[in-house]
Amino acid sequence: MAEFTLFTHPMSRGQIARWALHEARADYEAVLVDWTDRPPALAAANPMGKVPTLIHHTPGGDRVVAETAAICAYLAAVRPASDLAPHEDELADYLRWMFFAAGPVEQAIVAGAMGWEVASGREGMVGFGSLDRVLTTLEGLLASRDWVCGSRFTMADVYVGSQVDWGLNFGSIPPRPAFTAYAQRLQARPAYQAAKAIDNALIEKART
Ligand SMILES: N[C@@H](CCC(=O)N[C@@H](CS)C(=O)NCC(=O)O)C(=O)O
Repeated sequence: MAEFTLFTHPMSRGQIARWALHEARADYEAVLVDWTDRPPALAAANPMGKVPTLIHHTPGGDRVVAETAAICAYLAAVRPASDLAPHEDELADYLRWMFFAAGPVEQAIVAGAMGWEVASGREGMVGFGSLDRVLTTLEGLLASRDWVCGSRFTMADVYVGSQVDWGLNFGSIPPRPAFTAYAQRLQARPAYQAAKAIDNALIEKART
């Protein structure tokens, strides 16, 4: 049995978890979820029934990790040899921007895609404030450095980078130079290419 089981769907946030597994050089088995017939093991592991959901099979028993950002951070933590977890001087940036991407960035993009308007004068109550504020903040970060934590790629780049990469692909993030240059750096990574090749092949197969 592989050390990890990943419940995923090729056209989902599961792509991020697969990329994280490849960056961590982890031994995993992917279970492809059919939305109309979800495996009972997925419901048992994660009552949300969502993907990605990761099971880590350890000698002490199975551990379930859900929430894509948590899966990324977990894999970096349990694979210290991959050097994807933050060094102490990187921890503040690592946590800050991972949480920023999982909260405000994700909410702002989803709100934009759904056409949800924040009532005038109520931005202060909304965690993301506005899509423009979120994007300008993210742009400022990525214009000032190559990677989330500075000069070195960490697992934060898998998660933050996926928000940028997906956003550019789907048109929910504008192609500002700091975003497109960052996406190019991410796309050059062998683990990104290996993981995407698998999901893209599965997407293609489902079309034919
Ligand atoms: N907050 C979760 C969201 C996961 C999520 O919404 N996954 C979608 C696919 S991208 C899903 O499983 N949708 C099927 C459903 O909700 O039934 C995360 O970041 O992992």
